[in-house]
Amino acid sequence: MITVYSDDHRFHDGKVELNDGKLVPCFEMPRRAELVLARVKATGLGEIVPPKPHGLDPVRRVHRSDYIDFLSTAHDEWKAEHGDYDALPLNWPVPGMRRDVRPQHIDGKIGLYCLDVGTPLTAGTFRAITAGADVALTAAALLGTGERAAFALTRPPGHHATSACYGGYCFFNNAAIAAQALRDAGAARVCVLDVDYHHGNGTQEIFYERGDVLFVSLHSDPVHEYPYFCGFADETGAGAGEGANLNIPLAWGTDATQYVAALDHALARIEAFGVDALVVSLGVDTYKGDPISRFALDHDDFTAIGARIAGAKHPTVFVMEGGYAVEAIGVNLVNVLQGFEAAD
Ligand code: 6XA
Ligand code: ZN
Repeated sequence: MITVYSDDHRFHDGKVELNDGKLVPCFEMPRRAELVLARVKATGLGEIVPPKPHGLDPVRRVHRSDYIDFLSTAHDEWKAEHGDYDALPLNWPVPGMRRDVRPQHIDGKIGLYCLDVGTPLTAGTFRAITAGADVALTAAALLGTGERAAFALTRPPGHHATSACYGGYCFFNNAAIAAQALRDAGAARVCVLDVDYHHGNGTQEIFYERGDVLFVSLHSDPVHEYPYFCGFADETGAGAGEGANLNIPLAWGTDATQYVAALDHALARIEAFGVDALVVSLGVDTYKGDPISRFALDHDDFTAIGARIAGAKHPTVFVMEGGYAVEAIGVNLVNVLQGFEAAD
């Protein structure tokens, strides 16, 4: 399997996030991608290629232009107002306040475009996320050249980013950008299968009213887990997208047997829907040793997950999402890809 990778992810290197009421070093760090890359090399998974520049037009297919424009200047505005350190939001336009007034101050803009206080926006963020989108787009384009599968080795992750809001460590929704690019390249129906520990609220929002992109997510039940306000089983899509959204919330402590049963349920839905291509939002924060998560999967379980996904027999783009047990991330993530290849 070809891996697409750019060093530019390193330009996004946040210092601290607010976690459990404390400022702590960011869990989402450049070393994550570096260790996955090292494992790709050590296992001989396949060729590693740089991304091709695609510009922002494919990003505009899933994100609002005013949001992209905001991201492109946000840190410069923050720096001019506050100083040269990472930007975090201050407050939000909750129900009862107004969203129809364009804030002029950077703090107001961040409140409008950001959903949490765990996602520092840094001086290099825009460069990193632009490269990240190129990585996802280049991996998606490989399917059009006859590749059965490709791996977009990218960070920061993307699946919490909505059409006009960042958060959960995510800015550009790489999986959604890849799925839309596959549609635009001629795939009539595409599925995004999200196996990250957290619900992919951004991907869900982007495709919620569309019948051409199926979103299926296995994740920790939001009744007790981030993002808390989205990801429940009764969210089934709307309008033309009614029935094209499947959430499978799982309990804390979910083990391999329970997880694989849920995955089989997800794959049966994908089979019934009928798709021409699959995008996998591949988070490995379902690992038992993950510092911010509560599932119980072990190294070998990731191999089994990859094999199950291969059984769907669709051209597949894997897009890296979460996973914060950094020393284990390379093994866990590449196990999925090796399991896929071995079963193929
Ligand atoms: C709150 C938790 C952010 C979750 C990030 C993640 N700080 N999402 O891994 O998939
Ligand atoms: Zn996650």
